[in-house]
Amino acid sequence: MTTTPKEKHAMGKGMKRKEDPRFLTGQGNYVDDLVIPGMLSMAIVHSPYPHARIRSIDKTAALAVPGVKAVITGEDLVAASLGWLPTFHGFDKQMVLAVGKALFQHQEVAAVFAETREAAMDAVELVEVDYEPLDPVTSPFDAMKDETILRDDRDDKTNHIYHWESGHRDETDAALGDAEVVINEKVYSPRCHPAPLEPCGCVAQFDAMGRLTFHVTSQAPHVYRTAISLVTGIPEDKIRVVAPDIGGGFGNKVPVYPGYVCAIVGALILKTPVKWIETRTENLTTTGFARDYHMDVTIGAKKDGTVTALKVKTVADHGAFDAAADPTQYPAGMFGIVTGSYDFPVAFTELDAYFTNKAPGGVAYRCSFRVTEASYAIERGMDLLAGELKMDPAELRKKNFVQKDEFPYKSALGFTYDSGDYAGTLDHALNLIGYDELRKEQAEKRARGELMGIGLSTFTEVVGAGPSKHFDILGIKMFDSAEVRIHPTGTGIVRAGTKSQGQGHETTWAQIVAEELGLDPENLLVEEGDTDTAPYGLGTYASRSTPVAGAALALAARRVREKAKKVAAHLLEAAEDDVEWKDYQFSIMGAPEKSVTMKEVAFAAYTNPGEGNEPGLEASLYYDPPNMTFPHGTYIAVVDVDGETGEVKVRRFLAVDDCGTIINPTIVQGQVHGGLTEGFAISFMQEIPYDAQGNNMAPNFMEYLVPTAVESPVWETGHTVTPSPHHPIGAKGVGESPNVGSPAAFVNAVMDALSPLGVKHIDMPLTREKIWQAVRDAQGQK
Ligand code: MCN
Ligand code: CUN
Repeated sequence: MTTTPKEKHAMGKGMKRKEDPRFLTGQGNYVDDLVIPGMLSMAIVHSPYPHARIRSIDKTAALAVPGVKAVITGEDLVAASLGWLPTFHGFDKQMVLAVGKALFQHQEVAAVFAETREAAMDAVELVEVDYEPLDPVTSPFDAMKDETILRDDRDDKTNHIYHWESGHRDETDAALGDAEVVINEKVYSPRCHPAPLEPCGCVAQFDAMGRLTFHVTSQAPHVYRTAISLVTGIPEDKIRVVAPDIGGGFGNKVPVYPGYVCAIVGALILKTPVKWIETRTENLTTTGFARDYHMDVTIGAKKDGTVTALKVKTVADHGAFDAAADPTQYPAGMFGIVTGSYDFPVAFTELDAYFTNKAPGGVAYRCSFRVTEASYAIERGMDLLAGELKMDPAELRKKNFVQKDEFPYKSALGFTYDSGDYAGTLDHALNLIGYDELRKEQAEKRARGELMGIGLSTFTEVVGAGPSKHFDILGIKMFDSAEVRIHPTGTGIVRAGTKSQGQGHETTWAQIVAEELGLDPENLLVEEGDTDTAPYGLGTYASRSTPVAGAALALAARRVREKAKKVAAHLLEAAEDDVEWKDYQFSIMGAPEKSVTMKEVAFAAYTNPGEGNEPGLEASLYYDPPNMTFPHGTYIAVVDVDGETGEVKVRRFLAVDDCGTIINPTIVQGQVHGGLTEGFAISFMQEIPYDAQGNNMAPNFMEYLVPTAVESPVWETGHTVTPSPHHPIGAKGVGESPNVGSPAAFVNAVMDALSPLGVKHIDMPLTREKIWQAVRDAQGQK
């Protein structure tokens, strides 16, 4: 028997996504597709005020609407001890429904349950809430004065949530004092929102035995199960969380939201299944936003460009509750990666977070736990330094890169970078895009007064949370898990503790296992998202799936191979020690003609395992990574700016990513295309601004813009491969790199274009209006 070529080399093949026929033909299975007879619909009453005392709530008119079954308020939940939700890193808790005071515009105030969605929506209008409006605090710089204390429930009587710092303050200040050149700039990473295609939603159902089945748009179903058990007191065995197909998450579907608790409470008290699906406005105004970091960046350097010190001071706006879904010990996520790809001898970073009357959240939107902010800060900083020194930004970067032979590299802020080849990747990108030619063209255009810009970003990512000694959520260590079960005919089922929201795990997880076992990836069914069947895992976010679950999958498959080897020895009538796994089959050492395939071994495992061998062929494994993985890349944007109108045309954009061993190049390219489109959106059009009265100014897609194929540039991609030395297959994450790396490239390009006018920095989003204004200001016009 021979294996077909298809079964070999599953790794590195651009096989088509196994899940796509389902999605492309409209046969996906989303939460809203679930319809249970008799199911009720829930709708939420939101506060129109950003800050207001709630004097009373009158349910009478709402309850009179035909079909309405119940209205619950914050007081009702408090009476049932369900008034508050724990937040993931444990610094704070969040009101499920507002009690006493509403703290942000659109905050959840009451939940209505009705026979139809329409009736529920009608009743929402009739819940009479008597508000006493209070002055809102909409900026963290106002909040820090503590003139108005927003949170009555806290004992500390301050709007300051926490201070976090890393590195050496005194040494950094001293080095900056001694530096020959110092640049300083305030850069703001604006509040934006992941805005997945499918908003959040759930269906809660209790069976006759009191067991809860909870279908929900969750990136981390097991964490939800544990959190629901902790909040409600329902024993964990009586809870099944199912995350079916998800229409995009981007971090928005990591936190547990008030609506989920309300739906569960409704299903429990009304003894009827309850569905709740957010509207677009609810999604944009109440669920996990991203960024809102005000960063003050200082870099010290020698005249020749060698960097000597980095200092970054951040003021973070967390909104009304500190609901940022960070690992417990990392209140500012992985912001410590802010030294980037550069060998800073000393560095110091500190951050203070504040409550304001804005929606809660803070970690979402392809961020790798605040790496987007960090990467933007350092990559903007390096360009400002290049401008100050009148050096080419590529040269400046090269001069300061951590060198290929310096890995593992301990950064000044404490991370141990596992591997990288920064100069190699930069050179590759410069060649691919024709950098020297572009600079020549730019010089010619400048001579004619045209505004052309070239922007670089040579970022370093940190993904794969994480090693149990440092990483946990609600105390649960951030391992991940895999289960591999091979059927008698050599097909199988593969399960993991992660949950794809569009990343293609049904394909790539099969490829990893297929590669280890010499089986056909088309015949390895991948299952995720059902806590009754999947092994416990911490879910999919921060590009952790490949670094953590991907490793668990490879090692679980190797465990299967070890078991299979015993059966192979029996079939080959050889001692186990004389059998080796080579060229995707078992053979006798020195006699490769005597061999058996995994398919043959699988059949034997169930029919003829051999004396003393355990029948069946499966294994499960929990993987605690020894370190994070450190993907990196060089991104280059080329733009033309029209000074008359402020219009930017992104003429070219090249992304060269290094995510170690590539499992599926087509999927990686798709991930990069999607992430770049989001990075483009953040750079040029997306922001959730609040006015001085605390009104959310982008509560729908008329104001909050999502780029279509028409606006999006054509993406060029390339890659280099520097495998992670500690990952079983050398793979690093990639899903978040394009969003982490691209905003700085876009902004650097536009600032490069505007540099002849003396414009140094404009905060994102770089709208036409802002650019037009900056050009006019620079030209001294009114
Ligand atoms: N991959 C690969 N080879 C590598 C690295 C990754 O083939 N060396 C593949 C993986 O096997 C996986 C995909 O690329 O199929 C992304 O892998 P990874 O970087 O490990 O990221 P995760 O699977 O953990 O996905 C999370 C990441 C995050 S945090 C956000 S936010 C984001 C992103 O993925 N959200 C997405 N990409 C998204 N893509 C879609 N379609 N929808 C989302 O919500
Ligand atoms: Cu920060 S967005 Mo992704 O980690 O799910």
